[in-house]
Amino acid sequence: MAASSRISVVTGAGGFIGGHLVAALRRAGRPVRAVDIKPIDDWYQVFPDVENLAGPLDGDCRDFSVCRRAVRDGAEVFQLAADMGGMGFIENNKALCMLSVLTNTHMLLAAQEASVPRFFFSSSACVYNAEKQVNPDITALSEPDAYPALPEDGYGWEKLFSERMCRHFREDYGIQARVARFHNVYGPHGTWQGGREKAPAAICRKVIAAKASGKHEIEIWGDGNQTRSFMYIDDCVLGIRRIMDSDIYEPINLGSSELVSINQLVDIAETIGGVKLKRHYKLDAPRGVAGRNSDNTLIRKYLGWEPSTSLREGLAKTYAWIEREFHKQVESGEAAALTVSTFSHGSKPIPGDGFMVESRHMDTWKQGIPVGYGDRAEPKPAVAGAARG
Ligand code: NAD
Ligand code: GDC
Repeated sequence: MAASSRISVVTGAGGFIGGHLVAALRRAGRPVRAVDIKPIDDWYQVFPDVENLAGPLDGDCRDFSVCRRAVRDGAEVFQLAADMGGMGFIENNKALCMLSVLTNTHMLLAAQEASVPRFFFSSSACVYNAEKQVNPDITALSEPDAYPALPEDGYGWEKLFSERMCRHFREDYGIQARVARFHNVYGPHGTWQGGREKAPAAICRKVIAAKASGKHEIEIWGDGNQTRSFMYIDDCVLGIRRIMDSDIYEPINLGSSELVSINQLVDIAETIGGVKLKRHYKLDAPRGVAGRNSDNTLIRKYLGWEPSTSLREGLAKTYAWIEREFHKQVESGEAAALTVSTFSHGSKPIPGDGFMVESRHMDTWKQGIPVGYGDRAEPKPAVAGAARG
C-alpha cells in the first residue's frame, strides 16, 4: 500500500448498505473506490466523484484479478459484496449464497497480498445456532451463541466460514480484520421488490400496494407471531465505521434490540400509511427462525454505543421512499411487468406482494452469475465516475 493512501474500498457498493456507506465515506472526505457486479445503472446510489468499478467484467469480486485491482493502494476494505436477500431468496438459493465464499476469500486474499491494513467483513445474525431461535419470545442472541454451529442453511454457513477465515488471516498474516454480525437492516435506497426484499420493505410495499389498489388486504408470510429486531441504515453505517476503527477482534453483533413481532411490524406500517388491512397468513411461505434479537452487551461495553433509531422513526422514512418508488413505477407503466399481487387479480396492475418463485429465474447478473462468466476477455481499465449522485 502507498504510505499516503487514504482510499476506502467498498464492495457491494451498488447495493443497499454499500451505497449508504460510500455516501458516508464521501461526506467524511475519503477517496472511495466502489465495486459491484451490477451494471452501474442498477446501483441504488452512484456518485460522480467516486471511482466506480461496475458490471460483470470490472466488478465481479469472485474474480481474483478484479479483487487485486479493487484493493490496489487501499487503506481499508469494506467487503459487503454478497449474493443475498430476505427469507424468500436465501431459502431458495442456497448454492448461490454459498458461492459468496469466492468473493469473501478472494477479497481477503487480495487485501492481505496488497498489505491493506484494515478489512471489514459483513457477517449476519444468520450465523447463530438455530436451536437458540425456536421461540418468538427468544432471549437475545449474544456472540457465543454461534457455537456449537447450526447456522441458517446455505447463507449462514457461508457467513460463519468466512468469519473464521477473517480470524485466521488476522492470526496468521496480521491483517486487521473486523467482523460485524448485522441484524436485519432496513431503510431507503434498498431492495423493496423482486424477491430479495426483507420484511420491513416488503411490508411497506404491501401496505402501499393495498392502498393503491383499493383492496385493503395484506399477505403475511408465516403466522405473524415470529419476532425480529430491525436496524435502521444510519445506525448500521455508523456502527460499521466504529467497529472498523476499533480493536474488536472477534465477531460482534450490530443490530437493534427493539424486538417486535411481524404483526407489530405490520401495525406500524399501517399506522404510517393511515390504513387498516385484512390480514391473510401464508403459512407455507419462507419463515426462517421463530424469534431473533440482538444482545448488545458487548457493543455497549466496547463502544459505549448501540443502534438506537426506533422502528417507528426508521420505518416512516423507509415507507416514504418506497412509496415514491412505487408510484414512479406505476406511473411509468413498468408495474405491469412485475408480479401482480395475489389479492389484486383483475384490478389495476401494481407491484405485487406474493412470494416470487420467479426470483430464481431473474436476469443472470441479478442471480450473481454474469453473462459470459468463465469465457471472457481481460478486464478493461477502470471507468471512473458515473452519471447519478
Ligand atoms: P444488497 O444485495 O443490497 O447488496 C449486495 C451487493 O453485492 C449487490 O449490489 C450485489 O450486486 C453485490 N454483489 C453480489 N455478488 C457480487 C460479486 N461477485 N462481486 C461484486 N459485487 C457483488 O445487500 P445489502 O443489504 O446491502 O447487504 C450488504 C452486506 O451485508 C452483505 O454481505 C449481506 O450479506 C450483509 N448483511 C445484510 C443484512 C441486511 O439486513 N441487509 C443482514 C445481514 C448481513
Ligand atoms: O426476509 P426477512 O426480513 O428475513 O423475514 C423476517 C420474517 O418476516 C420472516 O419470518 C418472514 O417469513 C416474515 N415475513 C412476513 N411477510 C414478506 O412479505 C414477509 N417478505 C419477507 N421477506 N418476509 C416476510 C434475514 C435474512 C437476511 C439477513 C438477516 C440478518 O432473515 O434474510 O439475509 O442476513 O436475516 O438478521 P429474516 O429476518 O428471517
